[in-house]
Amino acid sequence: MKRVSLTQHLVEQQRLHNSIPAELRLLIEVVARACKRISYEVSKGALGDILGSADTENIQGEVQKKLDVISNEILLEANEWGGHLAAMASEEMESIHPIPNRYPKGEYMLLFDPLDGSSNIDVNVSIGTIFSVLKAPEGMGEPTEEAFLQPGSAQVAAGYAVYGPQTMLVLTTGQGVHCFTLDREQGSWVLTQSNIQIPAATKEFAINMSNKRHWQPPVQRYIDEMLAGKTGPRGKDFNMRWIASMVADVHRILNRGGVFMYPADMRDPSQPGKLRLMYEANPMAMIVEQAGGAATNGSGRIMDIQPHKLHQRVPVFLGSKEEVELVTRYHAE
Ligand code: P6P
Repeated sequence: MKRVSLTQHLVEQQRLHNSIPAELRLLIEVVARACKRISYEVSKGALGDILGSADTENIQGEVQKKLDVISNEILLEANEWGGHLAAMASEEMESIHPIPNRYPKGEYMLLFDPLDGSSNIDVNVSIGTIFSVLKAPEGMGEPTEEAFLQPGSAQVAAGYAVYGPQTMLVLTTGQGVHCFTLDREQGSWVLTQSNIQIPAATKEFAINMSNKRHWQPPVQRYIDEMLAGKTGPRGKDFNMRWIASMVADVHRILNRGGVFMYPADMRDPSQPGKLRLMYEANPMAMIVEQAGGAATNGSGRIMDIQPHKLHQRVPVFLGSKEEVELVTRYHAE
């Protein structure tokens, strides 16, 4: 395969589809460089002072790992001065992060989960960075939280980096899903997959089964019928995977199909699901839909949800189109 860099790919996409203005290309390249730095930090493991907890909590009330804080700082510092952004928002920060007055402002807004799956950091299991790009509303003065509250369909780009056996960057700007592998010797992102397509049917599902007793009845029935295997109503045997790192589970599904589910949990009706809409569900939904899959909250398309809070959570069912549509039908019965 001819070696194509991230920059060359983005310039080509701009030439072919006029979908990536120079400012957006430069923003994506800055985020990609930040993910490269995060990858280097993550790979130090015990050799760097980066494992364990930071003895602080984030807005979600979750204990922050040192790498959560380091990754957040890397993304903030890399993106503050470039002139592409009006503001940023992060899972690790309670409120939005306006660009300091000493720097030029841009027309985009960047949201990210700087290190998703951080419970896996200390046990050397794949983790990742998820990011979403919105346009700042026309005529916006000082950035506000409300300016971020746009449905996922308004995203102009979305992507993730997965820090696993290879470090990979998966990106969409609305013209398909493309995957880059980090060449550590040259420090460059190299295009290794173009126009990834998720198989429409699957025999593999991803869910945290330990929560089964807390799910709503339609999900319990859907899983029970799936587990009945070949002799059950589904007529086929299913396999299960759960990495507890959304980026890793989604990357597997992108490459070989599957359905990923984090359902609403009846323990806390005020918190439907665990995953966050703005910087986990929405970017992953854009990627999955661009790869021919589907992404719903059990009743409707995730990217149609009108957000009402920056850190709001949402149930997530995404992956192979046929399976996601089926589980959504169970909810409708
Ligand atoms: P559980 C990681 O904390 C995360 O946000 C996602 O990456 C992952 O899919 C999910 O939570 C795992 O949740 O309840 O199985 O630990």
